[in-house]
Amino acid sequence: MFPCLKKAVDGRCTLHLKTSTSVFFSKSRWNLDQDSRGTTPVAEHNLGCVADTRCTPSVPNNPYACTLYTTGQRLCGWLDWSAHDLLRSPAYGNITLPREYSGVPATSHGNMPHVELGSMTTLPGTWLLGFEDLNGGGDRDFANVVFLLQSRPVTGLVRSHVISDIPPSMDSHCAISRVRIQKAEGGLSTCQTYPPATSQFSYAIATDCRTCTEEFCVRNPSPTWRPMSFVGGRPEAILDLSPFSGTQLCWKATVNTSDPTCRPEIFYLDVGYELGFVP
Ligand SMILES: [Ca+2]
Repeated sequence: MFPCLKKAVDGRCTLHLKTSTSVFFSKSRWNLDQDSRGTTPVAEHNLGCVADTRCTPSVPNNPYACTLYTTGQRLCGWLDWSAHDLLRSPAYGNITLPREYSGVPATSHGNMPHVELGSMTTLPGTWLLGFEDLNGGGDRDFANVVFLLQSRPVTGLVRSHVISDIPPSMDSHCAISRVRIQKAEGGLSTCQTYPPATSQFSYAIATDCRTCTEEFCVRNPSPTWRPMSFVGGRPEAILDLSPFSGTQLCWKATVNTSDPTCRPEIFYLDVGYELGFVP
């Protein structure tokens, strides 16, 4: 079936485009070719089943189809064994596809969809995007080119610059004796954390964030971090530093989430400190 340039009101094509090159879109409304079969859905697959050319979608009880663990329905596989092998390799994240449903819904406008989007309940933040490359749907395996898409969780940490403003010449005479942090975080109610039941962020402060001589200071790449403990989920914590010394105060926040759909956010961090004389 050739792509259609002009359609009658009843959906029939009145002007076909004969060309050696066809362009397909993930948005099926933009495709020029029509669905030559008009089945509902256009295609359906068992994600965890290995595709076999002998599997006939219209005969669910054929021996090459597999049972969905969710509904017990028997469907042919989508990806062939080499794709399953690739996904199971460390380079692709050791992914084992579950025996779950994936399908291409029929469109209301009669244009042929060319993309199947597979998502797995066992793998949140991971999708498979498969393309069908022939006008009219071809063999409808939707596996001529397949992309693995992954949304990575927000990880890592943020470290501040030195926020205390104490001249290097005073370094030997005084030190920070207490630090108070007040924080507000947001958009976190649905975030999963790792380890479970920990906060989205953990905070720590250090008072040796720069190493100073009387003339100048240089950034200390590995200061002595002291964790701040927010007792009972309170937004405020105070740390007594009297056994320690140091004037170069900075803070860091470490993100603890492993949820790829989560976007943890620190709204503000208010840091105060007390300075004491070193005896
Ligand atoms: Ca195909």
